[in-house]
Amino acid sequence: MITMKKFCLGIVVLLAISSAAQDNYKSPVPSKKQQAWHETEFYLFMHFGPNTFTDKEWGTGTEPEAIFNPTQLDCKQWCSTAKAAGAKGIIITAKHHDGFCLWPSNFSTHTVRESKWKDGKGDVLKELSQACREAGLKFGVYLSPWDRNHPDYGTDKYNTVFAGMMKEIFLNYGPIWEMWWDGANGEGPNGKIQEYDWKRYENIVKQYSPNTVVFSDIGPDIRWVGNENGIAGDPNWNFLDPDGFKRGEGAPPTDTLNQGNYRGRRWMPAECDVSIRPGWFWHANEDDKIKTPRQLFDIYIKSVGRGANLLLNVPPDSRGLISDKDIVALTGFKKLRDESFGNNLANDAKMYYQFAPQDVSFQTVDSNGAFGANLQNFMVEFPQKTKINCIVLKEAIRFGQTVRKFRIVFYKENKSVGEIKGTSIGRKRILTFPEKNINSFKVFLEDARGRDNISNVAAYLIDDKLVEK
Ligand code: FUL
Repeated sequence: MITMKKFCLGIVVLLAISSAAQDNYKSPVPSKKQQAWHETEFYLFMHFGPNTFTDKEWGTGTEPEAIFNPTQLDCKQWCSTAKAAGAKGIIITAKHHDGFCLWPSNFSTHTVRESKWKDGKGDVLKELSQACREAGLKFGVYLSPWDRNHPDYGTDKYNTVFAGMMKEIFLNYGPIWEMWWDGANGEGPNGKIQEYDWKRYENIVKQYSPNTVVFSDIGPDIRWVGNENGIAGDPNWNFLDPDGFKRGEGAPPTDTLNQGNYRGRRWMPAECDVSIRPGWFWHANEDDKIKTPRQLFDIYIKSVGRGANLLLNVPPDSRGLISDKDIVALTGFKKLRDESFGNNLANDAKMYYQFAPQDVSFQTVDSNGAFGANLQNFMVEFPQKTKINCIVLKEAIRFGQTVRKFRIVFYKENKSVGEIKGTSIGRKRILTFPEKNINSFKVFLEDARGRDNISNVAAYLIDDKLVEK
């Protein structure tokens, strides 16, 4: 019997694919900061600002600052909510399209400083960055390039304003884990559209906060997934070729963003953003339209379960608190994940490998001992007949994403009782299927570019209602 640990170690080292399946394409690999980003898996988005008080989704930028006045703002409550939900970080709208800054920026007169909140002495970024640090959460900011308030918007001066705001944020509230550049771009107060100096902005990140991962339609570090439903493509390749494309209007087609480029040259994984409510900002009349734990679980399977990350928006209300109803949904979502993935039935299983694709037999790794042969396919054998409806596969993506096609065959008393097929695996692939009562299953890796690096396999019996039929 080999333990999961041994299995992980072994199979990472081994698996070369048959030469027939090879071509010259080589998977790019993630940078260190992208690798760390992948491991954050699930985190919260928070849309908060004047829109929270005006019941709008897109403020015009003409809202009086005085309307921003949360009565009970408590960033510790936001953080404890995120922690309890199993989220690893929070990304806040430091500035949305209306231009209002949640910190007292020296580059704007449309900020918390001009508001009534705390007599203009408040600073949401300061409170939240501190609360995140104390709670052990990552802290990220959404900084909308589009600004419907700033008088310089639409002129070259605005590039200095935006660059200056980024510097302020990096220097005063860092470390900033993720910088979120939204793609929406319209007219400013003078009717002009801005020509953004993206190179300059990217250089500010490199200079002031090189460990920050930057999200946008085309990265450079993380790509938009092409929809706002939180759903990654199937397949989902961690690659994108952004050359020739721009952010906003000139972005790659949404299906390309959704699935990535099959033979892409840049590692650029997808982040799935979605709101727990219909809107991004809090609206009292949406309190009864919060997604249910089951809906959130389904999104999790179609985002994290397809190798992407999930950025779930949970907007604070006009008191400056996450409402009880959102907390109930988040708690239920966490419970479903814990119950579903708490008992890995493959822990007690034996693992066998097929030492060459043309072999018909599977052998225990222990009996051979030598990893690094032409190994790819493997078998998981349970000690007794076992009911499962979910298998989780992982690739060791630090070596790239190489598996292109796989098939899982289920066996009951040595007879095949069905199979499922898949394409991409990536960091985590969660496969659900109608329940099978089986003795074993075999995973055939049918196509890969370069070595395949399956690093983990797990099997579960999850609540039948969570399985898409
Ligand atoms: C969009 C914005 O226009 C929405 O208001 C929201 O912030 C969403 C996450 O991104 O592009």
